[in-house]
Amino acid sequence: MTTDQPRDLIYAEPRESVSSFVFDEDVARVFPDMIRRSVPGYATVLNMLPVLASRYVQPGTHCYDLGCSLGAASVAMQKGIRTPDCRILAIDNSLEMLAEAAKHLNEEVQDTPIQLICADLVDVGIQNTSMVVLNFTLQFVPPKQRLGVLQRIRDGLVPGGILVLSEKISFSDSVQESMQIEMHHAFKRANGYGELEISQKRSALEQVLIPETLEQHLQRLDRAGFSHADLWFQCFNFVSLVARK
Ligand code: GEK
Repeated sequence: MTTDQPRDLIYAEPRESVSSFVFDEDVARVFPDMIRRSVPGYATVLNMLPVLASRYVQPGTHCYDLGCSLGAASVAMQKGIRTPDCRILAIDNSLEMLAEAAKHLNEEVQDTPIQLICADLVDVGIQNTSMVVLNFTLQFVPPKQRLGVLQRIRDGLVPGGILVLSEKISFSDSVQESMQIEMHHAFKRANGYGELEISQKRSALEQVLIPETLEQHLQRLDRAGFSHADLWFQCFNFVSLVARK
Protein backbone atom coordinates (compact mmCIF):
# COMPACT_ATOMS: atom_id res chain seq x y z
CA MET A 1 0.00 0.00 0.00
CA THR A 2 1.18 3.55 -0.63
CA THR A 3 1.73 5.88 2.33
CA ASP A 4 0.38 8.93 0.53
CA GLN A 5 -3.18 9.08 1.90
CA PRO A 6 -5.64 11.85 0.95
CA ARG A 7 -7.62 13.04 4.00
CA ASP A 8 -11.25 12.04 4.52
CA LEU A 9 -13.28 15.26 4.53
CA ILE A 10 -16.45 13.73 3.06
CA TYR A 11 -18.77 14.75 5.92
CA ALA A 12 -16.85 17.88 6.99
CA GLU A 13 -19.33 20.38 5.50
CA PRO A 14 -22.97 20.66 6.64
CA ARG A 15 -25.44 18.89 4.33
CA GLU A 16 -29.12 19.73 3.98
CA SER A 17 -29.95 16.06 3.98
CA VAL A 18 -27.61 13.13 4.43
CA SER A 19 -28.15 10.30 1.96
CA SER A 20 -27.20 6.68 2.59
CA PHE A 21 -23.50 5.86 2.56
CA VAL A 22 -22.15 4.31 -0.66
CA PHE A 23 -18.68 3.04 -1.56
CA ASP A 24 -18.24 5.41 -4.49
CA GLU A 25 -15.25 7.14 -6.08
CA ASP A 26 -15.03 9.81 -3.34
CA VAL A 27 -14.92 7.15 -0.62
CA ALA A 28 -12.45 5.01 -2.57
CA ARG A 29 -10.05 7.96 -2.89
CA VAL A 30 -9.86 8.62 0.87
CA PHE A 31 -10.57 5.09 2.12
CA PRO A 32 -7.21 4.27 3.80
CA ASP A 33 -7.44 7.47 5.88
CA MET A 34 -11.16 6.95 6.58
CA ILE A 35 -10.86 3.41 7.89
CA ARG A 36 -7.70 4.07 9.91
CA ARG A 37 -9.32 7.04 11.70
CA SER A 38 -12.76 5.40 12.09
CA VAL A 39 -12.20 1.77 13.06
CA PRO A 40 -10.46 1.25 16.41
CA GLY A 41 -7.91 -1.55 16.11
CA TYR A 42 -8.02 -1.75 12.30
CA ALA A 43 -4.20 -1.76 12.05
CA THR A 44 -3.88 -4.44 14.73
CA VAL A 45 -6.38 -6.68 12.99
CA LEU A 46 -4.54 -6.26 9.68
CA ASN A 47 -1.18 -6.94 11.35
CA MET A 48 -2.41 -10.27 12.68
CA LEU A 49 -3.61 -11.55 9.29
CA PRO A 50 -0.09 -12.55 8.15
CA VAL A 51 0.33 -14.41 11.45
CA LEU A 52 -2.92 -16.31 10.90
CA ALA A 53 -2.15 -16.88 7.20
CA SER A 54 1.27 -18.35 7.99
CA ARG A 55 -0.34 -20.77 10.43
CA TYR A 56 -3.51 -21.78 8.57
CA VAL A 57 -3.12 -21.36 4.79
CA GLN A 58 -2.57 -24.74 3.16
CA PRO A 59 -0.79 -25.57 -0.12
CA GLY A 60 -2.91 -25.54 -3.28
CA THR A 61 -5.87 -23.71 -1.72
CA HIS A 62 -7.64 -20.41 -2.35
CA CYS A 63 -7.90 -17.56 0.16
CA TYR A 64 -10.86 -15.20 -0.01
CA ASP A 65 -10.98 -11.55 1.00
CA LEU A 66 -14.71 -10.79 0.91
CA GLY A 67 -15.47 -7.07 0.75
CA CYS A 68 -11.82 -6.39 0.01
CA SER A 69 -12.08 -2.58 -0.50
CA LEU A 70 -8.55 -1.54 -1.53
CA GLY A 71 -7.12 -4.99 -0.80
CA ALA A 72 -5.38 -4.33 2.53
CA ALA A 73 -6.40 -7.71 3.99
CA SER A 74 -5.35 -9.51 0.80
CA VAL A 75 -1.90 -7.92 0.94
CA ALA A 76 -1.66 -8.84 4.63
CA MET A 77 -2.53 -12.48 3.91
CA GLN A 78 -0.11 -12.51 0.98
CA LYS A 79 2.72 -11.43 3.32
CA GLY A 80 2.09 -14.34 5.66
CA ILE A 81 1.50 -17.22 3.25
CA ARG A 82 4.37 -19.71 3.38
CA THR A 83 2.93 -22.47 1.20
CA PRO A 84 3.01 -22.91 -2.60
CA ASP A 85 0.27 -22.82 -5.23
CA CYS A 86 -2.14 -20.53 -3.40
CA ARG A 87 -4.24 -17.75 -4.89
CA ILE A 88 -6.05 -14.88 -3.15
CA LEU A 89 -9.47 -13.94 -4.51
CA ALA A 90 -10.28 -10.37 -3.48
CA ILE A 91 -13.96 -9.68 -3.96
CA ASP A 92 -15.94 -6.45 -3.72
CA ASN A 93 -19.17 -5.25 -5.33
CA SER A 94 -17.97 -1.65 -5.74
CA LEU A 95 -16.21 -1.07 -9.06
CA GLU A 96 -14.89 2.25 -7.71
CA MET A 97 -13.23 0.53 -4.74
CA LEU A 98 -11.70 -2.11 -7.01
CA ALA A 99 -10.38 0.50 -9.44
CA GLU A 100 -8.59 2.15 -6.52
CA ALA A 101 -7.43 -1.26 -5.24
CA ALA A 102 -5.78 -1.95 -8.59
CA LYS A 103 -3.68 1.23 -8.13
CA HIS A 104 -2.59 0.17 -4.63
CA LEU A 105 -1.63 -3.42 -5.29
CA ASN A 106 2.01 -4.20 -5.74
CA GLU A 107 2.70 -4.88 -9.40
CA GLU A 108 5.72 -7.05 -8.71
CA VAL A 109 5.00 -10.70 -9.31
CA GLN A 110 4.45 -12.37 -5.93
CA ASP A 111 4.44 -16.07 -5.12
CA THR A 112 0.76 -15.81 -4.23
CA PRO A 113 -1.23 -13.82 -6.83
CA ILE A 114 -4.13 -11.56 -5.81
CA GLN A 115 -7.05 -11.53 -8.23
CA LEU A 116 -9.55 -8.64 -7.94
CA ILE A 117 -13.13 -9.69 -8.70
CA CYS A 118 -16.21 -7.48 -8.88
CA ALA A 119 -19.07 -9.53 -7.44
CA ASP A 120 -21.63 -9.58 -4.66
CA LEU A 121 -20.19 -11.78 -1.93
CA VAL A 122 -23.70 -13.14 -1.35
CA ASP A 123 -23.55 -14.90 -4.76
CA VAL A 124 -19.91 -15.76 -5.10
CA GLY A 125 -18.83 -19.42 -5.15
CA ILE A 126 -16.43 -20.41 -2.36
CA GLN A 127 -14.34 -23.50 -2.93
CA ASN A 128 -11.20 -25.24 -1.75
CA THR A 129 -10.33 -22.52 0.75
CA SER A 130 -8.16 -22.62 3.86
CA MET A 131 -8.64 -18.96 4.89
CA VAL A 132 -11.56 -16.60 4.38
CA VAL A 133 -11.48 -13.01 5.65
CA LEU A 134 -14.62 -10.95 6.20
CA ASN A 135 -12.93 -7.85 7.56
CA PHE A 136 -15.69 -5.39 8.57
CA THR A 137 -17.90 -6.48 5.65
CA LEU A 138 -20.66 -8.79 6.92
CA GLN A 139 -22.08 -5.74 8.73
CA PHE A 140 -23.03 -4.33 5.29
CA VAL A 141 -24.85 -7.50 4.16
CA PRO A 142 -28.61 -7.53 4.88
CA PRO A 143 -29.04 -9.54 8.13
CA LYS A 144 -31.33 -12.13 6.49
CA GLN A 145 -28.58 -13.07 4.03
CA ARG A 146 -25.81 -13.44 6.60
CA LEU A 147 -26.47 -17.07 7.59
CA GLY A 148 -26.37 -18.21 3.95
CA VAL A 149 -23.03 -16.44 3.44
CA LEU A 150 -21.52 -18.17 6.48
CA GLN A 151 -22.89 -21.57 5.42
CA ARG A 152 -21.31 -21.25 1.98
CA ILE A 153 -18.00 -20.26 3.57
CA ARG A 154 -18.17 -23.24 5.90
CA ASP A 155 -18.94 -25.57 2.98
CA GLY A 156 -15.99 -24.19 0.99
CA LEU A 157 -13.45 -24.55 3.81
CA VAL A 158 -11.05 -27.50 3.72
CA PRO A 159 -10.50 -29.32 7.04
CA GLY A 160 -8.39 -27.12 9.31
CA GLY A 161 -9.36 -23.92 7.44
CA ILE A 162 -10.46 -20.73 9.16
CA LEU A 163 -12.80 -17.78 8.78
CA VAL A 164 -11.65 -14.44 10.22
CA LEU A 165 -14.74 -12.36 10.94
CA SER A 166 -14.23 -8.75 12.04
CA GLU A 167 -17.28 -6.62 12.82
CA LYS A 168 -18.62 -3.54 14.51
CA ILE A 169 -20.93 -4.90 17.21
CA SER A 170 -23.88 -3.69 19.27
CA PHE A 171 -24.72 -4.55 22.90
CA SER A 172 -28.04 -5.75 24.31
CA ASP A 173 -27.44 -3.78 27.53
CA SER A 174 -28.39 -0.17 26.76
CA VAL A 175 -25.88 1.36 29.21
CA GLN A 176 -23.04 -0.67 27.74
CA GLU A 177 -24.23 0.20 24.22
CA SER A 178 -24.16 3.97 24.96
CA MET A 179 -20.75 3.72 26.66
CA GLN A 180 -19.19 1.82 23.77
CA ILE A 181 -20.64 4.21 21.18
CA GLU A 182 -19.36 7.14 23.22
CA MET A 183 -15.86 5.62 23.37
CA HIS A 184 -15.93 5.01 19.62
CA HIS A 185 -16.88 8.66 19.06
CA ALA A 186 -14.10 9.75 21.43
CA PHE A 187 -11.69 7.68 19.31
CA LYS A 188 -12.91 9.47 16.19
CA ARG A 189 -12.56 12.88 17.86
CA ALA A 190 -9.03 11.99 18.95
CA ASN A 191 -8.31 11.21 15.29
CA GLY A 192 -9.42 14.65 14.14
CA TYR A 193 -13.09 14.12 13.19
CA GLY A 194 -15.42 16.91 14.33
CA GLU A 195 -18.92 16.56 15.82
CA LEU A 196 -20.59 17.37 12.49
CA GLU A 197 -18.55 14.75 10.64
CA ILE A 198 -19.32 12.14 13.28
CA SER A 199 -23.06 12.81 13.30
CA GLN A 200 -23.48 13.11 9.51
CA LYS A 201 -21.51 9.89 8.95
CA ARG A 202 -23.62 8.17 11.59
CA SER A 203 -26.83 9.16 9.78
CA ALA A 204 -25.41 8.04 6.43
CA LEU A 205 -24.58 4.59 7.83
CA GLU A 206 -27.86 4.10 9.73
CA GLN A 207 -29.63 1.81 7.24
CA VAL A 208 -26.43 0.55 5.63
CA LEU A 209 -24.19 -0.78 8.42
CA ILE A 210 -26.29 -2.97 10.70
CA PRO A 211 -24.29 -4.21 13.70
CA GLU A 212 -25.36 -7.19 15.79
CA THR A 213 -24.33 -8.41 19.23
CA LEU A 214 -21.41 -10.75 19.80
CA GLU A 215 -23.92 -13.40 20.96
CA GLN A 216 -25.84 -13.13 17.66
CA HIS A 217 -22.61 -13.63 15.72
CA LEU A 218 -21.55 -16.61 17.83
CA GLN A 219 -24.99 -18.23 17.53
CA ARG A 220 -25.06 -17.73 13.76
CA LEU A 221 -21.56 -19.20 13.36
CA ASP A 222 -22.73 -22.21 15.34
CA ARG A 223 -25.87 -22.56 13.17
CA ALA A 224 -23.72 -22.28 10.04
CA GLY A 225 -21.77 -25.32 11.20
CA PHE A 226 -18.59 -23.82 12.62
CA SER A 227 -17.42 -25.98 15.53
CA HIS A 228 -15.37 -23.26 17.26
CA ALA A 229 -15.40 -19.47 17.23
CA ASP A 230 -12.94 -17.52 19.36
CA LEU A 231 -12.93 -13.82 20.07
CA TRP A 232 -9.28 -12.87 19.59
CA PHE A 233 -9.60 -9.08 19.44
CA GLN A 234 -11.84 -6.34 20.81
CA CYS A 235 -11.44 -2.59 20.94
CA PHE A 236 -14.60 -0.80 22.10
CA ASN A 237 -17.44 -1.91 19.78
CA PHE A 238 -15.17 -3.53 17.19
CA VAL A 239 -14.25 -7.21 17.37
CA SER A 240 -12.55 -9.95 15.42
CA LEU A 241 -13.25 -13.68 15.65
CA VAL A 242 -11.54 -16.75 14.29
CA ALA A 243 -13.96 -19.56 13.42
CA ARG A 244 -13.09 -23.14 12.46
CA LYS A 245 -15.26 -25.83 10.98
C1 GEK B 1 -10.29 -3.94 4.66
N1 GEK B 1 -12.10 -5.52 4.19
O1 GEK B 1 -9.69 -2.90 4.38
N2 GEK B 1 -20.48 -7.88 -1.74
C2 GEK B 1 -19.20 -7.50 -1.94
N3 GEK B 1 -18.63 -6.45 -1.30
C3 GEK B 1 -19.42 -5.76 -0.44
C4 GEK B 1 -20.76 -6.10 -0.19
C5 GEK B 1 -21.29 -7.21 -0.89
N4 GEK B 1 -22.55 -7.59 -0.72
N5 GEK B 1 -21.28 -5.23 0.71
C6 GEK B 1 -20.29 -4.36 1.02
N6 GEK B 1 -19.16 -4.67 0.32
C7 GEK B 1 -11.65 -4.14 4.04
C8 GEK B 1 -12.64 -3.14 4.59
S1 GEK B 1 -15.12 -1.99 4.06
C9 GEK B 1 -15.48 -1.69 5.73
C10 GEK B 1 -14.07 -3.43 4.21
C11 GEK B 1 -15.84 -0.29 6.04
C12 GEK B 1 -17.86 -4.01 0.37
C13 GEK B 1 -17.90 -2.50 0.20
O2 GEK B 1 -17.93 -2.13 -1.16
C14 GEK B 1 -16.62 -2.08 0.91
O3 GEK B 1 -15.53 -1.99 0.02
C15 GEK B 1 -16.38 -3.19 1.95
O4 GEK B 1 -17.34 -4.20 1.67
C16 GEK B 1 -16.54 -2.74 3.41
O5 GEK B 1 -9.84 -4.83 5.41
O6 GEK B 1 -15.82 0.59 5.18
O7 GEK B 1 -16.18 -0.06 7.28
